[in-house]
Amino acid sequence: MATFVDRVVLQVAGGSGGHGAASIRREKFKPLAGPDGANGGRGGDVILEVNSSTTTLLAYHHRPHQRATGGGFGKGDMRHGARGEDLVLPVPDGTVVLDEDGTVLVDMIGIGTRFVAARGGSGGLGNAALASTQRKAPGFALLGEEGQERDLVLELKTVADVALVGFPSAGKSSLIAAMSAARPKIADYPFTTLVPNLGVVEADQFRYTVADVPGLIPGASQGKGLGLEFLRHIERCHVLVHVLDAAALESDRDPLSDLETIENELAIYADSLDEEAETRVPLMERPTVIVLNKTDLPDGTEMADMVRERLADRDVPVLDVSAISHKGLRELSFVLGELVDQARAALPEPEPAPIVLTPKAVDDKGFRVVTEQYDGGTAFRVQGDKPERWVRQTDFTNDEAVGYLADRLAKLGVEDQLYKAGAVPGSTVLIGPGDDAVVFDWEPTMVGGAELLLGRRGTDKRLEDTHRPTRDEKRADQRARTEARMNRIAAMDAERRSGHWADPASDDEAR
Ligand SMILES: Nc1nc2c(ncn2[C@@H]2O[C@H](COP(=O)(O)OP(=O)(O)OP(=O)(O)O)[C@@H](O)[C@H]2O)c(=O)[nH]1
Ligand SMILES: [Mg+2]
Repeated sequence: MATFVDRVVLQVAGGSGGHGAASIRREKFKPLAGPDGANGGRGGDVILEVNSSTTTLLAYHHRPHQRATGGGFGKGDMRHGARGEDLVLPVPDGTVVLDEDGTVLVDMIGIGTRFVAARGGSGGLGNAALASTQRKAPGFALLGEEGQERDLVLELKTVADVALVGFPSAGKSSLIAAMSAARPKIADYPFTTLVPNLGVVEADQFRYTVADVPGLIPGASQGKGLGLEFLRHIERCHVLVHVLDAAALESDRDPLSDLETIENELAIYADSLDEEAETRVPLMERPTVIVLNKTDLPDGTEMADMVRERLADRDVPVLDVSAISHKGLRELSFVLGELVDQARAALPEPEPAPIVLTPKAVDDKGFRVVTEQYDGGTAFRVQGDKPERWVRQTDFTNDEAVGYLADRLAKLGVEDQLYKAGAVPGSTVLIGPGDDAVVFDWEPTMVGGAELLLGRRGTDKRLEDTHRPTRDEKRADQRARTEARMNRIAAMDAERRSGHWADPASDDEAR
């Protein structure tokens, strides 16, 4: 079943990153021989790619959800997770990609043009990569991130190469069914077709698309029948085919008057078109083919013989065909193919539209702190790619992992910004967008140095303290913290210089 589609909403999701592993190498006589948990693999990207043999978006109408493969989990013994495979989706040349708000993201022009529709999530670091001299055997690893998910609108402006027009029941859908793999609904009552059908016709190596439109009747241009709505599909195609019913049962109809009626409606419609449409070949001057259908029936052949001469004056190809017996269809496919080929060759080179990059709402620091109302009080929301990613990478059931998150945030300067924004111990801090944010009760002590970590693996002492400090304690604590931070910075510098500090942010560079 193929339905006419020139616009499709595609839900794309990058593969999720594999989780890092927390594992300890065991050797004979040395049961705790150091961390050997490897990193998870990065998830695959969903990529749109212009492909010369793709002419329609139909495939995505039938399968609108597209997800790339996830990355493999890291394992012990330094076995890294496999990278997820990219999912490459072929799209026709000229496909326009918009976001949900209708903003054009990219105009895909030229065979091979690629657009990353959804990025895969990065893999989590394993505990081996997280080890440092202060944290020799981390009892945690980072989680892989979810892949990017979004809804994209794909639009294809070159709709169909050929449009079939005619009275209801003339056999337009039957012709599409006979000439292509499309299977539109066919029946002997008028207005069987309610939305256009599209089929791909192959004439030797040459491929083109054929669309029908719901049957036209006198007054269609004024909205009678299914009216004007679908004439815009005709308006954009290269070649018009008038499908005439040579065996119509109604006594007041014959192929010649049917043709005049349809042409009249098209002319009125063409007059109503705006300037922009006029940059194409005017509708009434477009290459046209006339087919006399249903000539498998005796009535049909007879009628065709009667009108053929009168139609000859028009200087357009006139063909006897039958959608039922397939008579004349091969010839028709070649005649149409040639006209489409000529029309395509005469098209001006399309001008590439500029690619619009969505600006990021973060400052140079990579994050910002904004205040907002939350649960009746003031909350501080941290916005920025890095902190939001770090939160997603954190296994909140593992205190040591949470402590590591706190360290990363402090190192980025989030703590200082929170102070500046007026946060006090106990303030509500949100990290992440909207309702997806992770909510913290901010305890600045939580943002201490790694050197305070002396607990069991998988725990972080800073998180176990439920006692609320007095003012003096807080002051002492603040001093200790400042000192600890200075020491930590000095230690980190020394580590970095000696070259074996696993920088918490190093995975950013690895992306
Ligand atoms: N004998 C014969 N019948 C045909 C032929 N083509 C179509 N028909 C019949 O004509 C009727 C209408 O065919 P459709 O293909 O649905 O016509 P349509 O032009 O798409 O009609 P609408 O969608 O209503 O505008 C059906 O009963 C078909 O079986 C033909 O070549 N020969
Ligand atoms: Mg039809």
